[in-house]
Amino acid sequence: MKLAASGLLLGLAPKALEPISAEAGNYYYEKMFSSSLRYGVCGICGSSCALKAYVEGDYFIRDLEGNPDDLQSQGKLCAKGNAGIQYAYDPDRLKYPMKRTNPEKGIDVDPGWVRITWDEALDLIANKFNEIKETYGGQAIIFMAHPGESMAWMMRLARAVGSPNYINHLDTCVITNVLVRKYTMFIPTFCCDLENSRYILCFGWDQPAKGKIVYSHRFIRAKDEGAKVVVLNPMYTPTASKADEWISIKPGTDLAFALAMINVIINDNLYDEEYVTSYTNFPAYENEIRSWVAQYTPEWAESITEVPAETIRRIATEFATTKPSVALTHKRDPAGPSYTNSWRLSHAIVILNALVGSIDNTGGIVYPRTFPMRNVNQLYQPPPTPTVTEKIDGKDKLPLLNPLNHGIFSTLANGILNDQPYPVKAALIRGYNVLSFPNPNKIIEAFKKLEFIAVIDIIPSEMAMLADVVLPEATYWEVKGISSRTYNGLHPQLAIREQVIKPMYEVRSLGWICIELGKRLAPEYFDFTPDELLNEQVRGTGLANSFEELVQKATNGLVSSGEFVPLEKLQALTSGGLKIQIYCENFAAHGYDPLPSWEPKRETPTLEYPYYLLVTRPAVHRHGKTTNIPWLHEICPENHVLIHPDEAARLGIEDDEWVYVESRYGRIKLKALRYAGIRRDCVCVAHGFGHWSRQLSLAYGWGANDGDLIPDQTIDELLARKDPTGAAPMSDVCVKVYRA
Ligand SMILES: Nc1nc2c(c(=O)[nH]1)N[C@H]1C(S)=C(S)[C@@H](COP(=O)(O)OP(=O)(O)OC[C@H]3O[C@@H](n4cnc5c(=O)[nH]c(N)nc54)[C@H](O)[C@@H]3O)O[C@H]1N2
Ligand SMILES: Nc1nc2c(c(=O)[nH]1)N[C@H]1C(S)=C(S)[C@@H](COP(=O)(O)OP(=O)(O)OC[C@H]3O[C@@H](n4cnc5c(=O)[nH]c(N)nc54)[C@H](O)[C@@H]3O)O[C@H]1N2
Ligand code: SF4
Ligand SMILES: [Mo]
Repeated sequence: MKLAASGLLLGLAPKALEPISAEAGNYYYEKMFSSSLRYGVCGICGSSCALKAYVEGDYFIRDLEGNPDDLQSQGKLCAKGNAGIQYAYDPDRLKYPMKRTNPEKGIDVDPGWVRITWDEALDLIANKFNEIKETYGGQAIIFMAHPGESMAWMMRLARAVGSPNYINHLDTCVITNVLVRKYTMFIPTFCCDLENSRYILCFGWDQPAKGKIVYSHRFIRAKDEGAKVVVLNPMYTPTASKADEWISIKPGTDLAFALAMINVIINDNLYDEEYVTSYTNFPAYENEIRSWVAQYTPEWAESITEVPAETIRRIATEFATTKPSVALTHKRDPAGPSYTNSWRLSHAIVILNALVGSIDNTGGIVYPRTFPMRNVNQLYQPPPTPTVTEKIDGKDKLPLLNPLNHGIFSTLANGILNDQPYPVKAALIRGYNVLSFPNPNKIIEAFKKLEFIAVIDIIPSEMAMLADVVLPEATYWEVKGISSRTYNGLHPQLAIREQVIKPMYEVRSLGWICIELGKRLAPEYFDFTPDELLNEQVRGTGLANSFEELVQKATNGLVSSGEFVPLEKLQALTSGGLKIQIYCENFAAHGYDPLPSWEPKRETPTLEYPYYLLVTRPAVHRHGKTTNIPWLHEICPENHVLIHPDEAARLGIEDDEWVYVESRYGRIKLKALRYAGIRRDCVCVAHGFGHWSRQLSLAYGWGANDGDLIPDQTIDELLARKDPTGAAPMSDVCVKVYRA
């Protein structure tokens, strides 16, 4: 059907309805489209799955396909990836630079956009920034973007005006695991050789439920090969449905479970002695470690987790004796910045993997193998480090976080509203939504206080609604580039992003936007073109001299090399005497707990707020940025609060009934859904909904934002917790539920 329809479109359809074999049909099908084939890289989530797109002129003429040679995605795309075409064709897209005419800002306020030229927009921003710099100093301008390439640009622009404030959101996403892994096992990594694991212990890890195909395929294959899977999760999830054992653990108590496992493994001498001696600092701190863990017996953990001591003891023994085994956490599960004790759990999980020899080893957590990929600041000298070192998010007060250049969203509102440590007057924000902040209403108040906000986005998001100038960026279909892909990089494999369609309307690439703005701020640091930068990046990989040459070399859109050699990278890292930090010397040196002692999470149920809040995200959406995509909106237009049927009955709540979910900090109104797979003392809300921008015609008004239930914090509150990571504890609240 598709063949006939698309063929007719091209005037290539067979003349008569002669029967053709399936094989011949496939051949003609491929041939018909080969001239229109473009190799792309999905840009919806960080996995960067390689794909094949077929275009005629500027139009996609066929559904997308995964690139079958992609070792990470294994030739598949998830629902989000498949629907990505509609990103480019979203009629709501930002099409031209625009200027606000309504000085009032806030929820439900029409910005009164008028179209302006790129020159006008860039001049306006540069003039405003220069003016603010003159009057208040460069630190009064803040720059925000996701880590990676876009953060590199923001850092360059920030330095161009002398601002130390380039901020990302990792305190709300993954900072606990990133920082703890950085200081205990040298490289933050989420790569795992699941296929070869024989015992998989998931601390909330639930990638199949996210549609994360780079992990899901390997997980399922391990399962098919007979791996035992144990899942700790207060909720029955798709991963739990594949598990041999599902432990419906009490939220925030996984740390006690993990500590008791460590206790058993050390006391019963079940650890991998050779590995532990060669690669970890266990021998140097054996006394400290043994006396620390002695108190954390399975019986002690039972009283906290409500999991029988015998079960913990058995799982610890199985985990240590079934080889290879691995303990998993991803980003926002209990070891992510979800709870105040998450960073400790993150450390305990590193220790578990180290004790069984599962770091950089077969079937374990693996350091990514990738081609080197240099960013703009590594290729072109950036402006000097600003003289002002205090930062508006306060991260300069966290000595282990500060050098990592990751930011804190949860303290930003207080910093701006209280002029602490100094007044901030302007912001340049790329690809962040206000809905992603804890306590979004407060950050809106803070942004309203600024004199000037420029937003780079692709759709009229809530952040764009607060802007004075909006700059429309090109989507990942409209730009070219390369992706070295660290996500599940067991083998180095670089993916090429060809320009699939020409930029629509007046959208521009991020590189172009930043260079043009930079030329107006500090021209000597922006004296190159996006194409020159890309060619330098390609040269840096050692694979080719230019992007065009690389495209020619890589006949299938990918360049691969090498096989995974276990321990190779760990040996290289530790050859100079560096050891995996079971006892973290860096934590000790800065006054943090060097071994993860037990600490309960911040909030536990009370009579007034009887439910733990669990936060997750649906398989078919990527936070709030895909909710305006028609296919995905059709599958999942809104979020519900999941509640156990017995609790729902007690509260008189039916499916699809409107309810309030309320914490000490705020309340949201959404529909309820009864779910027998959730603990009775928990409710769960998915993130990404509750859009109030009327210019998002599909997403507007559907569902609610869990962020309204989550408090922001002051830097002093954060410092008082003695958590080196700056985590935002994004789901450490308890709630009540009642009919609306
Ligand atoms: N489809 C999709 N995939 C995504 C994203 C997306 O938006 N959509 N976002 C990407 C991003 S940026 C991130 S950060 C990740 C985040 O996503 P993940 O790191 O995969 O985290 P989630 O599964 O969303 O949510 C947390 C899980 O932990 C469980 N959990 C909560 N509390 C506890 C507890 O105390 N103990 C245990 N054992 N389990 C608990 C919850 O029930 C839930 O299953 O996903 C990435 N992948
Ligand atoms: N309450 C609550 N808050 C959370 C979370 C939660 O679970 N609950 N999760 C946290 C986590 S894990 C994460 S990763 C963050 C995600 O936080 P965000 O990154 O803010 O999440 P998105 O909703 O995906 O919004 C991204 C914005 O970037 C825009 N965008 C998309 N593609 C492009 C592009 O190519 N260029 C530009 N310029 N813009 C683009 C989108 O239109 C959207 O406006 O949220 C965090 N905040
Ligand atoms: S997992 Fe899905 S959304 Fe993420 S890169 Fe792959 S196809 Fe795209
Ligand atoms: Mo995230």
